[in-house]
Amino acid sequence: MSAAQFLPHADRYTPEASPEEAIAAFFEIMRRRRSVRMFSDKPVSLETIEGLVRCAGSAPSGANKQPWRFVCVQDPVIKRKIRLAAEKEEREFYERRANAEWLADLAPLGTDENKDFLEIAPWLIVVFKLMRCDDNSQVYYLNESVGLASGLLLAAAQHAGLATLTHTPSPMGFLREVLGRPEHERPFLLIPVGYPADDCEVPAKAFERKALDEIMVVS
Ligand code: IYR
Repeated sequence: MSAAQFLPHADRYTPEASPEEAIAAFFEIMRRRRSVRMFSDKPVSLETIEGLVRCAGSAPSGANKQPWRFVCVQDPVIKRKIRLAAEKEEREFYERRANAEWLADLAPLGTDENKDFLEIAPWLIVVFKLMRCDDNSQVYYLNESVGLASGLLLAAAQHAGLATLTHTPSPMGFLREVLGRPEHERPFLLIPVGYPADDCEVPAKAFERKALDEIMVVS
C-alpha cells in the first residue's frame, strides 16, 4: 500500500491575460532587476519581508523537505557585526585569496572589500541551508532547493519594487556564529534588501544580457 495521498489541484492561478501577455508583463519587471550595492536607508516593513520569505518558502525542494532558514536582520548592532566580519574576509579575498583571472573578471564591477551596504540596507536576509531537517531527517538536492528558494526571493523583491544583492562573502561561516545559528545550518547567501540610494549607480556590465539564442536551444 502506498503512503501517498492526493488532493485536487483546485486553487490554480490563472491570469486574466494570455500566457504571452502575462510573461511579457513579468519580463518587463524582471529585466529591470540589477544587483545593487548603493542602498538607501529607507525602511521596509516587516510585513514586506515576511511576504518575501513566504514567496521563497513556496519553492519546490527535494522531497518537499524545505531545507532552508531565512534569518532577517534589521538590528543595527548585528548588521555592524556582520559588516565588520564580512569586510575582514573580503580584505583577505581581494589581497590574497582571489587569483588574477577572478580579480580581472571582477574589475568591471568595481567591487572591493568595503561593504558599507551591509549597514545601510534596512534588512539583511541571511539564507541558511539545512544540512539535515530540524527533526534530523535527511535532505535532498540541497543546493538546488535553496538556490531555487533564493531565486524566488529575488524575483519577489523585484516585484515589490525592492532592490537586492546576492552577496557571498567567502568563507561565510562567521554568519552562523554572529547569528547564533545551530550546527546543522550553513550560510548559503547574504541578501541585503531595501531601496536603491537616490544616486545609486550600477556597473555598465550589469546591463549586458546574453541574447536569447545564446541561452536558449529549441529542439
Ligand atoms: N565576494 C566578493 C567578490 C565577488 C565575487 C563575485 I563571483 C561577484 O560576482 C562579486 C563579488 C565581494 O562581494 O566583493
